Amino acid sequence: MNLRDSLKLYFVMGSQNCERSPVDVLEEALSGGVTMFQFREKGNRCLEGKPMMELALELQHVCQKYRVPFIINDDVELALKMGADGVHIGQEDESIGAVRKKLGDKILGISAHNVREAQLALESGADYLGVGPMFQTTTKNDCRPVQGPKVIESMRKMGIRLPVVGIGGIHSGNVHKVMEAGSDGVAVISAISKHPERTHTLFQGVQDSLLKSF
Ligand code: 3NM
Repeated sequence: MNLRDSLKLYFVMGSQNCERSPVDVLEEALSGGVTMFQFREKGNRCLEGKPMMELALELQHVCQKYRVPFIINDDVELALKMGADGVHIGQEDESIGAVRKKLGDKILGISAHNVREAQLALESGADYLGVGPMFQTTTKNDCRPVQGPKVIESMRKMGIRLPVVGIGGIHSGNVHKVMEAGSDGVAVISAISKHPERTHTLFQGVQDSLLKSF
């Protein structure tokens, strides 16, 4: 599968986002249609050290079973040590160029909140952009103001063709707005971590929007 296809339904999650076993949640999400996974162990109640590492390995194993890329949030050293498929970093993290060098041809995703950040990420060697917040979210404490799907539309108008996923407050009722703005897919935490049994509805929403755009 190419990267654009892998980004259709991107599940981002850490143990702090789950109401039951993260391994069970991921397994159910993958069988419901998730196409890429990011391990994001961050914020209140998150694991550290050995328990974090053990969980990361278990989740990587589940992704391998479903042949879905396993991405690590922020921690480049951990990603290299584990043989993860890639890393996702924010604007505040280590310089993008330096991370690109360390990763070689592994997947590098960057968070971008406006056209300027998208352009810089593109020039520094990003493989895809996570753009948000699309809508109001309570999952991330230090979230920027809502940008809305319009920011993806602006990026496309400015000629940015890099694969893009919208993130922030996305659920099956608003997924079409993100896709219609020119996104290749959506990245979600709570819509799946709290309701893994509803993953298929979200996946169907993405598919329907892609079919309509042809
Ligand atoms: N990044 P939910 S919003 C991790 O805007 C993250 O860059 C964001 O969680 C950004 O799907 C966000 O539960 C949280 O709203 C997404």
